[in-house]
Amino acid sequence: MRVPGLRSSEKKLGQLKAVFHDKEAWQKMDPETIVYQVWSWEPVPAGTEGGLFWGGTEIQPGCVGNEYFMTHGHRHAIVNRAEFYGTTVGQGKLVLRDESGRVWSEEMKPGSLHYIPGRVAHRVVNTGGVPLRFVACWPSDAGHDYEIAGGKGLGARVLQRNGEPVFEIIPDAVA
Ligand code: PAN
Ligand code: ZN
Repeated sequence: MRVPGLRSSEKKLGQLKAVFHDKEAWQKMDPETIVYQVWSWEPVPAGTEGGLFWGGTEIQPGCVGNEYFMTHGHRHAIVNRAEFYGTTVGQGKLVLRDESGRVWSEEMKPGSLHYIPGRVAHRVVNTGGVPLRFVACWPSDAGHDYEIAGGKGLGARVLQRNGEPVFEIIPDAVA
């Protein structure tokens, strides 16, 4: 049976230069390495008001230098649109940034559910040794604005220090 509105995409290391801070380490790695894949069910056309999309993301374990593999991160194009994330497999951190520039993180582990309010930029970091999987549900007219996560990023990084994930605020990030 063909289910309409099923999509999948992948993000490779070569497409994620802007988000990792150690460009030298990034340069030495294979740009074809798959960092994460996204599957989504979009039962109505993107941009439809009142509908919902359902998706799954799998982020591979790994690091660029001492920074863990992560999603690009975004804010919704219609900024007040919220979203749910639910973790199914693995270990990670959900990095969040509101419009005032406040940055914080939530622990992701199997069964953890995360409400991402509107106007809050979001990114997921895989801090474990296995693929991190989570499901998501978001409004069909939310759209994605990827600008916010480029350059200085979300204003925080999750780095591996002595084998442990450490959440670090970047002091000079533009609020
Ligand atoms: C998710 C994300 C997915 C990939 O479905 O789009 O995890 O992350 P990036 O979009 O930042 O590459 C979601 O938040 N949808 O709104
Ligand atoms: Zn989103």
